[in-house]
Amino acid sequence: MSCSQFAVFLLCLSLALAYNFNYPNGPTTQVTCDKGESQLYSRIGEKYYFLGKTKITWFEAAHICRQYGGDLADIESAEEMDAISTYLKKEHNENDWFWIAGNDLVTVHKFASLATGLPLTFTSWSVGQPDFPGTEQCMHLWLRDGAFRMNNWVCTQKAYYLCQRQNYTRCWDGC
Ligand SMILES: [Ca+2]
Repeated sequence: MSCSQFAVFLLCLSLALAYNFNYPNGPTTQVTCDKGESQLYSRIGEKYYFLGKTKITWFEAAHICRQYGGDLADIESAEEMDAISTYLKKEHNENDWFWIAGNDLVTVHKFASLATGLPLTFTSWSVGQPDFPGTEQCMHLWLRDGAFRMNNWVCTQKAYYLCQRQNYTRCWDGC
């Protein structure tokens, strides 16, 4: 290892250690996990997210979020829902759908978060949802009545996806 490589190593190590004490608060943060590529997360409201730009199944999306230091997004309040809706309406096509963490794969129509394993503490269903019990078991966001809201849909269908940054020990910010 050369001196410059060692200096980069020390810088990365110090940032990784500092990360444990300083939650990022800028508009973006770059997250890298062991053996993975870096992923840029953008702040929306009080959390950091990235949007998956390919259409994939809910199961594939769950794995890809984990690969990049996140989970499918867990929307926990009306404030978070509104901030995400405003962002999606501004930045993305209104016909795009985005997978999130909610699902009822364990107990039909008892929706829980893949990120926490716990029942959802907040939902913002669009009118008439959830429907088709036992068939539509994964949640996504779609634009209905002027805002992005929640719908249950068939998990093996393909959509874009919204990942939320998590604090895994094998992932770190800044390097
Ligand atoms: Ca539905």
